[in-house]
Amino acid sequence: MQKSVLITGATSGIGLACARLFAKNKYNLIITGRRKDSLLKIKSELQNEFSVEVQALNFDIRDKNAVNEAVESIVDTNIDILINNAGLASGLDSVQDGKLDDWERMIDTNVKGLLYISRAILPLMIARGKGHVINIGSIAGKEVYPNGNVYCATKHAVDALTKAMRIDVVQHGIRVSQIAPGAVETEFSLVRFHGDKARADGVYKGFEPLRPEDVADAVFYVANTPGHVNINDLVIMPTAQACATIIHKDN
Ligand code: NDP
Ligand code: 8X3
Repeated sequence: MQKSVLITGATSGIGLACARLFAKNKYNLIITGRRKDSLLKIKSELQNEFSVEVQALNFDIRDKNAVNEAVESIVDTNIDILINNAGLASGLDSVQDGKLDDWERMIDTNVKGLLYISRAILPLMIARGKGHVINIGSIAGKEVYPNGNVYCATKHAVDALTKAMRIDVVQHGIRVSQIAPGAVETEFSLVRFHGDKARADGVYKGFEPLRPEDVADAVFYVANTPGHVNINDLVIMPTAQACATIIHKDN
């Protein structure tokens, strides 16, 4: 029987790369995101290219009612894997100069959104006595860097929630893992800098960042270990990045 994976935030970056890789490997997909046109285009491309079933759920993960309605509309609730990927950084300011809207956007998406969807999907996994939750954390959940304050706090929360979920569901045979990447070239920096493309491009200049496909490979590996094996935590970095704050650049 074909396995099924629900990927939040599959309209770009790491989530989209995961969608492509799992579809290529014949998983049926449930993909989510706010951009309806992108979501529907990706659904149709993956269905045509890989002959798998793809359900697209268009909602904002910050809206708990929308999350619950979307989950209630899932056609096949036999979900084997939940990839909690939807997330973002918004702004890069000190706490004393921080924008409250940025903070709320990050906390509501990265922490509360991840909890809303996990709360809705975990009972389905518990009823089947199996499942795997893979949370996309970050090196920002392991270290704190200048002006990263609230983003780092949300990713430290993802780190803590990964450990907490593992404790809460261990008796149900459900695996819970975290993948914590360093710099990955996606729309992440464009979103963080509110659409300032020059500033976003500068983040990835002078070194080779991870590609979203590199992270998808790690997610796929973690998802496909034997059933008795759980990778708790996998930190994946560009070779040129030693830690959150040190990237060896050419210029
Ligand atoms: P992208 O900006 O390319 O992708 C983010 C995805 O999240 C999009 O599909 C977006 O979809 C979705 N998303 C954002 N906000 C919401 C929302 N409110 N409701 C529903 N979906 C939402 O960035 P990445 O691929 O880089 O980011 C994916 C994850 O990886 C994030 O959790 C990020 O924190 C993490 N990460 C990224 C790193 C990097 O360097 N890029 C490093 C470490 C971790 P849409 O806009 O259509 O809603
Ligand atoms: C994204 C990587 O270092 O910009 O999580 O926080 S970093």
